[in-house]
Amino acid sequence: MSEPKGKFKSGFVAIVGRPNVGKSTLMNQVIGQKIAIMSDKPQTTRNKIHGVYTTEDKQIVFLDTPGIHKSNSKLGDFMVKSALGALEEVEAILFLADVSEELGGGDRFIIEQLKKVNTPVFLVLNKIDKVQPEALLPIIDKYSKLHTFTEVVPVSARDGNNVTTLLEQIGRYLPEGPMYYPADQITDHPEQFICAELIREKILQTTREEIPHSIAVEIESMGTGDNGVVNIGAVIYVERPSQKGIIIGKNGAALKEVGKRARHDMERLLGSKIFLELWVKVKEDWRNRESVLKSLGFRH
Ligand code: GDP
Ligand code: MG
Ligand code: K
Repeated sequence: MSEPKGKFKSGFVAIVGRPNVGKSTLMNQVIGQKIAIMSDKPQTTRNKIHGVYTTEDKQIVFLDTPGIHKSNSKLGDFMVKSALGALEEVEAILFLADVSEELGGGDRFIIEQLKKVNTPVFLVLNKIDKVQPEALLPIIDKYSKLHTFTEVVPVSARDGNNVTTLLEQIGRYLPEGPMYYPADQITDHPEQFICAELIREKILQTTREEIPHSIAVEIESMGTGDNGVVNIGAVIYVERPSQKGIIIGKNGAALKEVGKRARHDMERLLGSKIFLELWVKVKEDWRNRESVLKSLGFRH
C-alpha cells in the first residue's frame, strides 16, 4: 500500500432525484453490492440507506434520501421534511436526472426544494447509455437554466460509465475528517431493515395491481435456531382488505412467490439458511396516522 498523499478526507453525500432516475442503481454501482432497493415502480426507497465508499485517502458516506416529491399524505410531507433536513447537513447533494426522459414537473419540484438548501448540488445526468452523445449538451443547457449546479457529471449508473470521475469530483468537496465507518463496512443499517425492504421489493416486483404505495413491512422476529437456520417473521401491512387478497393471491400463490424470492436474496445476504414466515394484516389508512408511522420506525 502506498502512503496517502494528504490528510484523510470524509463526509456525507445525499442522492436525490425523482423516482426511477437510478439512485439505487448508482448506490449499488458505487458500493458494489445490492443493498439499495431497485424496482421499476416509483418510491421504493422510503428510508435513508447509508452506503459507504472507502479508499485509502477518503470515505464518502451516501444517503439514499427518500424522493422529495409533491405529497398528499402525512407520510409524503414527512418524507419531504426529513429529506430537506438531511440535505442541510451533507457536504454535497447529487441531483440525479434521467437524460432519456424529458425534464418534467417532478425534476422541477426537486430543483425548487434544492434552492432552499445551502449545500453544493451536483447535476448527475444518468442513463447516458440511452442517448446519443450529441444530445447531452442541449440537456445540460435545459437543467442549467433552472439552477446553478456546482458540477455537471454525465454517467451511466447501470454500466458504471464515468462513475469513477464522479467519485473523484465528490472527493474535492470533502473536508479533512475521520473514517466514520470501518473500511469493510458498506451499510450501517441493521439486517432487519434490509430484510424488510427486500420483502417490499419482491411485492412491488410481483404485483401487477396498483397497491404498492400503501404497503409497509415490519420484521416481527429474527433469530438463529440451534440448527443455524435464521428464523424471520414479517408482517406486511396493507390499507384495505381487497389489497390483502391481492398480496396473498389465489391459494396463497402470490405470497408464496414473494416469500420464495425474498428468502433467496436473504440467504445470499446473510450467508445462512432462512426460514421465512409472512403474514398480511390490514391497518386502515396507516399512511395518515402519526402513531402508526412512529411504530414503523419513521422519526422526525
Ligand atoms: P431509483 O428509483 O431512482 O432508485 O431508480 P432505480 O435505481 O431503481 O432504477 C430505475 C430503473 O432504471 C431500473 O430499471 C434501472 O435498471 C434503470 N437504470 C438505472 N440506471 C440506469 C442507467 O444508467 N442506464 C439504463 N439504461 N438504465 C438505468
Ligand atoms: Mg431507489
Ligand atoms: K451543507
